[in-house]
Parts: sequence; C-alpha cells; structure tokens
Amino acid sequence: MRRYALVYVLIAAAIATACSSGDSNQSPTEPSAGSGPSLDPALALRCRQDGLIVVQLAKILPPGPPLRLLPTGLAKYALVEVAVLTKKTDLARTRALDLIDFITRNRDNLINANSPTTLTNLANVTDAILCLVGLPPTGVTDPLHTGIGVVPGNSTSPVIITTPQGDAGLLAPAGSTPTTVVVTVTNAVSGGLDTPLDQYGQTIELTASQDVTWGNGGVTVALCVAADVDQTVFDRLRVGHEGGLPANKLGNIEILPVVPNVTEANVSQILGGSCSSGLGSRAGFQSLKELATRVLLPDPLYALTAAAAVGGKGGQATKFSKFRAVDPQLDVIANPALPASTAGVTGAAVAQPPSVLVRTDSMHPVPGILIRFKVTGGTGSVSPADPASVTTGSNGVATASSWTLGSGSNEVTATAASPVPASVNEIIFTSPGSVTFTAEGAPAAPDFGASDWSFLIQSSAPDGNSWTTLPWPVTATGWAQGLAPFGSVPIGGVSPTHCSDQAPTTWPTNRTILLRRDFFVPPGVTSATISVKVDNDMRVFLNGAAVTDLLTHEGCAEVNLLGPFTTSVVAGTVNHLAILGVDRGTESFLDAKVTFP
Ligand SMILES: [Ca+2]
Repeated sequence: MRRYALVYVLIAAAIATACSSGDSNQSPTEPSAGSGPSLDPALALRCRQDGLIVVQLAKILPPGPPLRLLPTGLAKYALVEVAVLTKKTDLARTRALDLIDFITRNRDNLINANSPTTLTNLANVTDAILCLVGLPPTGVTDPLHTGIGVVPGNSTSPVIITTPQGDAGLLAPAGSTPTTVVVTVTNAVSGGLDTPLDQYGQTIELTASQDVTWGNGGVTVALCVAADVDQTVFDRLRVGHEGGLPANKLGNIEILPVVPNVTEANVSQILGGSCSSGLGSRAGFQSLKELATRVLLPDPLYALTAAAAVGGKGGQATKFSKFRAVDPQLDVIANPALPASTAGVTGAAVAQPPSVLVRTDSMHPVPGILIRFKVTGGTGSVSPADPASVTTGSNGVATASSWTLGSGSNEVTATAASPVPASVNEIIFTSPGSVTFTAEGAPAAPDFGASDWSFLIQSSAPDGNSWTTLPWPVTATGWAQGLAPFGSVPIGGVSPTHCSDQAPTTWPTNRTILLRRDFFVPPGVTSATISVKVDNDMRVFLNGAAVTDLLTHEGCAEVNLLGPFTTSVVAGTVNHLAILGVDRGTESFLDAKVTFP
C-alpha cells in the first residue's frame, strides 16, 4: 500500500505543477534535451481535465491479484507525468506509449473486460495519454468496435491487434516499424470500397498515430467474411485496400497480392480462432481462415499524407484506409442489349459493330476495362483494331466503331484486359475472357446486270414443273461465276429477232440454266420483289423453296415483276436466290433483280 500511496503523491504533485505552469507566462515550449516538438503545458492541462487519467485508469485496471494491473499502470503514468513536468518530450512520449501498450496488451484482463463501458474508457484514456504528451489522438469514434494497440519501434516480437469482436485484426511482425505507433483497427465502418468490383463482408479501417514506413514484410491483415458467401465465390475473394493508386481504373483500390508465406496459423493467431458471433458458422470460419491466409499488406503501407488526412477520422491520425473482401472475377459477354450482326454486305460495315459487356458476378457493370477487337476469321476489318482498345463505359459496355465484312465467313474476337498491371490489381476474367462474333458477308441485292452470279448449264432440260424445291445450298460441282445477263447474243452480237439484249455470259439456246446468288437483306425489310427478264421459261426459288410456278413465255424476253414476297425473305441475314431458266428456239436471255419496296 505504501507504494500505491507514493504513486498517487507523485501524480498529484505533477498535476499541481502542470496547472501552475499552464497558467503562467513562462514559455510553454521549452525544448527537451531530445529531438522533436516539445510539450505544450496548456494542452497537457486540457488533456488532464478532459480525461482525468488517474480516474480512468482506476476504472479499468484491476487493483488486486492476480495481475495487480492498477499499481503498475499508475506507476507508469507517474513516470509519464514526471517526464512531462520536466519537459523531456521524447521521454514523455516513450513512457506514454509504454503505458498505452501496457493497457492495451491487457485488454482481456481489464475490469469488465470488453464491456461497452470499459472499451469506451480504454479509448478515452488512450487519447488522453496521447494528448498529454502532444501526440495526435487515435481518432477512435466507435470504441466498441475498435481494437487499439501499440506497435513498438523495432519491436523484438510480433504485435497483434484485433477488434473487440475478434473479427478483424492485424499482425505487425517484429521490427516492422522503426517508430513506436498506436494502431487501431475498426470494423463496422460505413460504406464499402470505391470500386465497381463486388464486395463482401464488413469494411474495416486501420489507422496509425503517425505516418511510418512499414518494413519486414509489412502487416498482415485478416478480416471476417459473412458465412453466407457462396463457397465458389469465397474461394476467389481477395482483400481490397482503398487508396490513391495512380492510373487505377478499377476504382480507388488496390487488390492486395497473394503472399504464400502467410499461413493459416498466422491468421488464426490474429483472429483468435474465430469470427464473432453472427458472422461465422463453422463453414464460414474455415473459409475465413483460408481467405485471410492470402492477405498481406504491401510494403510500405499506403497512407494518406498529413494534408489529405485533414477531415479524416480524428483529423490527424494517419489512415491506412479501408479494407474489404472483393471479388476480382469479371464476366465478359456479348452486349445483351444489342442484337449482334450475323451478316452484312461484303465490303460494307455491319449495322451493329461488335459490342461487349463486362460485369461482375452479381451483374454489376464494370467501367474501365480495355477491350481489344481483332479479326480472327475472314478478310474483313475491324476498327479500332488490336492492339488499340475501347474502354468500357459506366454501363460496362465497349463497342467497336465499325466492322467491315469480307466475303463469306467473318469472325472478330473481343478480348478483355485489365487497365492496370496484374501486379497491382489482378483481375480474373471468367474463361475465356473474350467474345467471338461471327458474320457472313454477301453481296447486296442484285440489280439487272449484276455480278456474283453462279450458274450451271445443263445439257438436257429437267422437268421444271416437277421442281418445287431446290436443295440449297446446291452442292453439285461445275458451277461457274458469271456476270448477268445470261443469253445467246454475245456482247457486240446481233439478235436474230432484234428483240434480245446482248449478254456477257453465254447461255446457249435450247438448254437449261440454273442461276444462284446470295444477297444480304437489311434489317427491317419486310418484303421483296423480284423482276425477271427471260426467254423463255423460268421458275424462281427463294431460300430453297419455289416462290413461282414454271412461267412460260414465247417471243422476245419480257420482264415479270414477281412478289412482293414476305415470308420467303429473312431480314438481317443472307438470303439465297435461285432461278431455273429453260430455253427453246433461236434466242435465250435471262436476268433478274431484287428490290425491297
Ligand atoms: Ca428462246
């Protein structure tokens, strides 16, 4: 008891001296023998008045056995006061941090340990002690959800600081900081991280009493994730860290790297083996450990500058910023809001260029992803072409500016890439991370005299009346390419009957000819008419089915206007036109055109 009495006397003397000092006109900032800013007695007085440190210590430190924390705490406090009163700034701060370290290490042994009152008193007395020696307060605003601890400079052993709930915490390895700092870890932080990625579980926030560079592998952070997160999602979760990374297009975060040398034992150590009630089923707990083993804070920790911290928590405390579990996996799909072009006119741009949507697992759009479009089939061209890229907008969509088709099959592959290096934010795109667009290129609908006809002249005439369908595509060999019209009067030749035009492609008289031609029908077309000028008979097929009977003519070639056909044409894709021509007599002629009324 005598020892207790002595301690109290020392403290009382110290307070009395400080009061008189604060009221005097003496210079309040006489420097100590050490370095650093000196103490402000006026401030120290206010700290005492605000905090009544002795009273607060007595409320939380048990005086009796087995640990007898109160006498030890009061003795340490007395040493702080002595250093304050003698204006030995560095010594006062060292002793103050030692006192805080003593209290916080004994958090589980305090009176009514982890009760709301005790947690509040713990936060208050910590700030009062810091205030007394002119250090910024911890800034704790939610003591019931904040773990407070001291990481000694050049510590010889690791320091673990956890929330009162045990659901979040950090491990600072031995020798991680050259300067002693007070560190807090808070759960139940409002709001998530500034990122479009899916986020899970609680947000936690770390602070340090001053800006220091963390070495020796950095600090390990562990946090709980709600047990209802799907296991497959959980398996890919990482811990995101909010901070002002340069050129970061995925929000203002960094996804912490996977560091294999952090073990499950480390995490179990940090969290004490379990998440708090309500957060952890057994399955969730197992998952939690797995998650946390992947997490290591980079070195050095990101911390806001002193200027940027103004207005932050506590105003002066250096913020390590927020942490939360994020899902780095993104889906890359064809834009479901737009119809993909599957066909177009050869040599022309398709109506709807390739368009891609990037979204999270929970269907939220992700801006800032680079999409590179590349021709991977056919002879067309896409713009912008790989390696140039289009960046997804706020709706998660990136669309090529144009896609010009070659004849026949065309293919463009759109591949997603993260805008930041994987070393910073390792985004995982759901396999294959790309979308393939295909489109068939075909000529436009033919006018008279069109090119791109295929034709087959047969030695004997088939029975056109019996043909109601035409197998399509016709696979017979021997088809030739020709320019319309087809006929028996060559260019520069003279019609015997003076009624037929000249034809660049020869169709001998008294033979049967089959013409075929693909053509693109634009989107929105609802009908087509077909004009056929023929000598003598013909039958027209659209997309493999006859749309006319066998129409016969005698004399000069005449134009038949057929249609309009509605159900036989298919808009937005390639249609197939075939014409069977039958000739007899001294002249032949055949040409056709398609129009969309
Ligand atoms: Ca004829």
